[in-house]
Parts: sequence; C-alpha cells; structure tokens
Amino acid sequence: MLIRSPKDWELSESAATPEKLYRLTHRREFLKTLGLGVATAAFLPRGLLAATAGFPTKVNPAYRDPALKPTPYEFVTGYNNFYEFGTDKSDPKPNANRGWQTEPWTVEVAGLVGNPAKFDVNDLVKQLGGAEQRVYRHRCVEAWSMVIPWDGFPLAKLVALANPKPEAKFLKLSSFVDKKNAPGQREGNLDYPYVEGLRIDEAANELAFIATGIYGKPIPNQNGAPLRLVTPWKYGFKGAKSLVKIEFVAKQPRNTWNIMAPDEYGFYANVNPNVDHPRWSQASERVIGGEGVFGSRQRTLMFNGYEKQVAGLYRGLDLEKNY
Ligand SMILES: Nc1nc2c(c(=O)[nH]1)N[C@H]1C(S)=C(S)[C@@H](COP(=O)(O)O)O[C@H]1N2
Ligand SMILES: [Mo]
Repeated sequence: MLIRSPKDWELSESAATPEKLYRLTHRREFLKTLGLGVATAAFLPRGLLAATAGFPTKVNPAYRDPALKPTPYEFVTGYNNFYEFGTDKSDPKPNANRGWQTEPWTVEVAGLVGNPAKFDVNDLVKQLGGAEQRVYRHRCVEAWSMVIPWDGFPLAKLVALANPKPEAKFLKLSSFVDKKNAPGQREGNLDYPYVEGLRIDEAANELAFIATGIYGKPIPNQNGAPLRLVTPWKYGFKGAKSLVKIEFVAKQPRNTWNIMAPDEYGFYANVNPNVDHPRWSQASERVIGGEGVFGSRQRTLMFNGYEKQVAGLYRGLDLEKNY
C-alpha cells in the first residue's frame, strides 16, 4: 500500500486525515506558532486569532509546482516587511502581536461598482465559496525571495462580486490605520495608509490572489492579517497587507513606494531581471532560508517565473519606462 505522509506545508490536504485528528494537530501547530501551550488555548483572547473562515483549505494542484520548495514557516513569519510595525525585518513579528486586533475585521468594496458593500472577512470568504492553497514564488524588490504556500481566494472572484462599471479601470487598495497599535504609523516612517494599485485586468488575472492564510493556517498578523494582496509576478511591495478598502477607480492610483521614492519604485513593480533598481541589480536574488549561513543566490526570472500567465498583460508596454 502506498502511504504518503504529507509535508507540513501540505497540511491543508486534510481530506486524507481523519477530521478530528487533523483539527487537533492543526490547532496544536497553530498555538505552537503563537508560543502558547495547548492548555492555554481556552484562554486565548479572541483578538489574537485572525479570520478563520475557509480553513482547512483545499490545495489547488494547478499552483503547486513540485520544483518549488516552500520556505520554512519560521522565515515566512519572522522575516517581514510591514513598516507599520517597524523597519527591521524582525520588527513585525513581535510588534504586530502586542494587542493589535485583526478579528473581527471589515473590508469595504467601493467606487465604480454595481455592488458596493462592507464585508466581514469571514462572511466574504464564505460568499466567495471558501479558500484554496497555492504555492507561489515571492520576490522582494530588495533582491531576496521566498516560496510561500498561501491560502485565500482569487482576486478575480472579488472583482466579479463587486461588478465593476465600464469606467472602472484600476483598483486602489488601502491598508489599515491604527496609530495606537502601529508604532511605525506613530513615527510616520511612511505616509499612511499604505496604498497600492492594480490595473483591473491585472486584478482579474488568474494569479492575483487575496491571502487569508499561509501554510494552511490563518495568516499571522505580521504577514498582513486578516487579508492581503498577493501578486506573485510583481515585487513584494505590491502585496499590500491588512486591507480595509478596495476601491474601483478610473485613474491610475499612486502607490506608497512610488510616492516615497518615484525614481526607484514605479506603478507596475513587475519582477524584471533586466531592469536594475537604481541602487542595485535585480538580476539575482538571495534565497531566504536557503542553504548556508547567508542563504543561497539564484537567478531572477522574468515576471518571477510567471511569464506564461502575465506577459500578455504588458504587450506593447515599454518595461524600462514602466518599471
Ligand atoms: N501595509 C503594508 N503592506 C506591505 C508592506 C508594508 O510595509 N505595509 N511591505 C511590502 C513589502 S516591501 C513586501 S516585500 C511584502 C512582504 O510581505 P511578507 O512580510 O509577508 O513577506 O509586503 C508588502 N506589503
Ligand atoms: Mo519588499
């Protein structure tokens, strides 16, 4: 008989595991990541839990390239960019877990749409038919990369639910503002709220995703609980975290990094090894959690390896000018 024991990142393949056992191990792992024992579980304040609808998720086999080896959980959740909680990679993990509440959470769909609405995140996931898991490459503009098993839903589903009017050409996505709980917002290390934008056809591309989890578990605060954008063919900064508003607009919106440093960060943010950042090369990337003390390096791929799915979106566009 063929018995295949699932790897940790395949946890969400719960179909093969008796439900009760799965729930138990799942819960124990989740608590372990919070640094709490199982006994403490009953006393967990509600606010420490991210949105939980859609779990366990189903692995989408179309987005699970066996050649992609997921980055260990500790790196995915301990090496982060989330300026609201500090500028060091190690800041978000402690600082986003000091009482900042990500449940309950409301996200607003607004602007040029037929169905403007405010959604509780859990209700939204249910309305969209649950959540799935996809393993994507994740490439930061700072020339490092990871491989992350995300859980969530295709952004295209939310676009369809919103029912955009013909004048809607772009999405403007806004992160939360909470000066009391976000030290970076008190310092004003960036202009807040953190905002991002996508062309509507980019948002409707099969790859664009809203993550509500990683590794088959609710997404930790430091990764953008309870919902964040994931566009794997673009640099990580496109992936605005902890969204409170998704607006459909007629004009191309500005995005935070473009506002802060327009010579260095454009609107498109497509991963492109042929267009260097003014201060460093984008031809290669450091693999976080890779072999060796400093990780390993690998060549960066055009559109981060997703050329087949997205190259058509940019046909005829000068990618040196539109970086
Ligand atoms: N709200 C918000 N979203 C954000 C950021 C941020 O500072 N604030 N940083 C971005 C950058 S630069 C990157 S590389 C990714 C990092 O996501 P990760 O920490 O889950 O790897 O989040 C992006 N989303
Ligand atoms: Mo980044």
